[in-house]
Amino acid sequence: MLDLKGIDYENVFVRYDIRMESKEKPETIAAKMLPKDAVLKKVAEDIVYMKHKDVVESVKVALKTMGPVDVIDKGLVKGMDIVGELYGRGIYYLPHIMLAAKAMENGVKECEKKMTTAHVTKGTAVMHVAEGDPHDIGKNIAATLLKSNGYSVVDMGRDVPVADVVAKVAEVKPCIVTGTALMTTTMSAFPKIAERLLEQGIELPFVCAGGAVNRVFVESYPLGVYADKAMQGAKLAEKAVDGWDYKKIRAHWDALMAGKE
Ligand code: B12
Repeated sequence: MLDLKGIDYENVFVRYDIRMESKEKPETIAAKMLPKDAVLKKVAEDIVYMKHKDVVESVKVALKTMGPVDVIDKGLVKGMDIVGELYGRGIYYLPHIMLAAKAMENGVKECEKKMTTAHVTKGTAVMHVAEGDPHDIGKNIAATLLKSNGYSVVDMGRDVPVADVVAKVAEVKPCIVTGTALMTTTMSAFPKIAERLLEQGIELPFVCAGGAVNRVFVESYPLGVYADKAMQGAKLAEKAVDGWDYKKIRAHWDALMAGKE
């Protein structure tokens, strides 16, 4: 006979995610990070609580008193920052993020309606998300802001192979090329792109962004120019059109980002 005495059943048939589940509540974390302004708070909350329908209405309300860039930057993106924090702490899981991403997409679309697109283009940007990386929310916001500032955008989408980016830049001859990477496993595509562009004699600022990269990394390879906010794209494109090369942009980066140049 099997002796079942002394067996601890505590850990049997407990789903791994319940065992991992954090005791902290989303509301507690969110309360510390949500915007103070009531209208922006509602926008951010709709992202945090994945209200992909309600967010359209809360964005419309916000747009009555502020511009679309502020609604994106101070409302929608703040909400997504909180979602990232909740995911990082094991309070949210992948399905939560997917729903929040859907809400984000709807919110940004509503803001886009309020943005004007210039008829004469100041220059062209080729944009992509690094090979192997599906995170395109930030890139999409940056594309919207570049367009609304009068630049044409060739949007190559996400998970774009290194060779395709290089070929597109050679074909389009843009003023800047941009890359976004949110995963540490994908950011290594950027130095490869820079190297291959230079091999073909192509030199232009390569604006690199996304949570996986920082300024030190981006400035460790030629052509790399760091950006951490979507709205910086237009400023960097403007300097590229004015003939600034990547070295000059790097040297003036702090002043440019502080709006002093
Ligand atoms: C949303 C999200 C997802 C969504 C993405 C939906 C989409 N369409 O993008 C989904 C659910 C698909 C997803 C999947 C995964 N994810 Co995810 N995800 C996130 C999350 C929560 C938020 C990212 C985000 O959109 N932030 C908001 C945007 C606005 O920020 P952003 O892109 O950085 O953009 C800003 C700047 O960088 C800049 N910017 C960006 N691009 C550009 C371009 C230019 C030109 C300029 C000027 C500026 C600029 O402007 C923006 C602000 O103004 C992050 C957590 C976090 N803290 O980042 C994890 C995170 C990125 N994911 C992560 C992981 C691990 C995954 C998965 C592998 C999970 C899994 N186990 O399967 C999968 C990917 C599988 C695969 N290979 O396909 C990790 C990456 C860890 C790492 N270091 O590598 C993170 C950091 C979560 C974590 N803490 O672990 N994810």
